[in-house]
Amino acid sequence: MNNSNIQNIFVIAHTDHGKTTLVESLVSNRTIKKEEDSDITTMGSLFHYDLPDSVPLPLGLDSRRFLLNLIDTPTVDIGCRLKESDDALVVVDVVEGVCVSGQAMLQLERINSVLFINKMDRLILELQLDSEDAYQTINRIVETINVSIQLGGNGSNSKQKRIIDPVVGNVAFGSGVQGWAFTLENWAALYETKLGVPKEKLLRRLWGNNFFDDVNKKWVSNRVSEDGRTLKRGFCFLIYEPLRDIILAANEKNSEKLTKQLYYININLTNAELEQTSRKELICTVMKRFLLINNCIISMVVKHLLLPSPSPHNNII
Ligand SMILES: Nc1nc2c(ncn2[C@@H]2O[C@H](COP(=O)(O)OP(=O)(O)O)[C@@H](O)[C@H]2O)c(=O)[nH]1
Ligand SMILES: [Mg+2]
Repeated sequence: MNNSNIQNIFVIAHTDHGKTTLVESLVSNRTIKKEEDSDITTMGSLFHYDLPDSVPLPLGLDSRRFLLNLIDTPTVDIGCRLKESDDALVVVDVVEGVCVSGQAMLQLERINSVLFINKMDRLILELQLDSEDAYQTINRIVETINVSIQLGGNGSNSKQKRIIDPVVGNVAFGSGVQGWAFTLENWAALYETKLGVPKEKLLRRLWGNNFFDDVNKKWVSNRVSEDGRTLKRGFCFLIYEPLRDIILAANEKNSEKLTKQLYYININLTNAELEQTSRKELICTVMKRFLLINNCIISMVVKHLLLPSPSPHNNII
């Protein structure tokens, strides 16, 4: 193995935002049967990732294999452990938002980072936000992190800073405790197969001010149409609402509703699984099968932190 492909990734977050749970979830889910085409294996908190053969080997690398060491970094240690050249997986509790210590740390340390917006289950089950409010809550986190990134990292020794952007794919959303996570690309790929719309075209519609006018059948940038109708954002009706419907159906143990939702995403549950005694377990079973956290988080880290200078919209899988 080429040693240059081994990398420490610091998992950083404000206390209680879910670092330890995330790393434990990634480690424990290695026992889940791998998909046929999965290229991720794990060993302790070390994660192997093999770049798919379809992706040209980037210049300067002589191995397709990456070894990631995810370091669950206690908040008190961050200041002394991180160097300018380090890479980090930043975890933010979507309900609490970015806490001051987290922002200060990003400014100070000038690190490159990807973001995991954690505890999405709380947004759906506890706060029960409508989809536009959920979008605004998440977007505030993305904007706050970007302000921090831009304030730091301009020193001559620092790497070229990359802002985080869900469309680029360096932001993932999910629930560490439930074992699921996604980037916009997961949904774009799903709709590409379902609707025949090219993934790249769809990706841009899944974030930001992209609203669908279903009367005139076109995408527009204003939330209110010329004739006064309130339109829905791409993120809301193509991601958040389907996600919420699946989680709520599992939480209600409504097998009729759930089976219908799962049919669309090609997931079958056995009767035994549907009748699982605990609602929590049922949500985890369904969501892990749909969007297993390992696939999303590990490939995001490799693509956006480990591969040399990924260009925006550089899709390696
Ligand atoms: N609802 C919910 N709770 C979570 C999630 N991830 C972690 N937690 C809970 O948040 C608390 C703090 O998590 P922990 O991993 O210890 O945070 P750390 O201090 O950043 O390591 C624990 O009670 C976890 O069970 C999540 O995705 N959803
Ligand atoms: Mg911890």
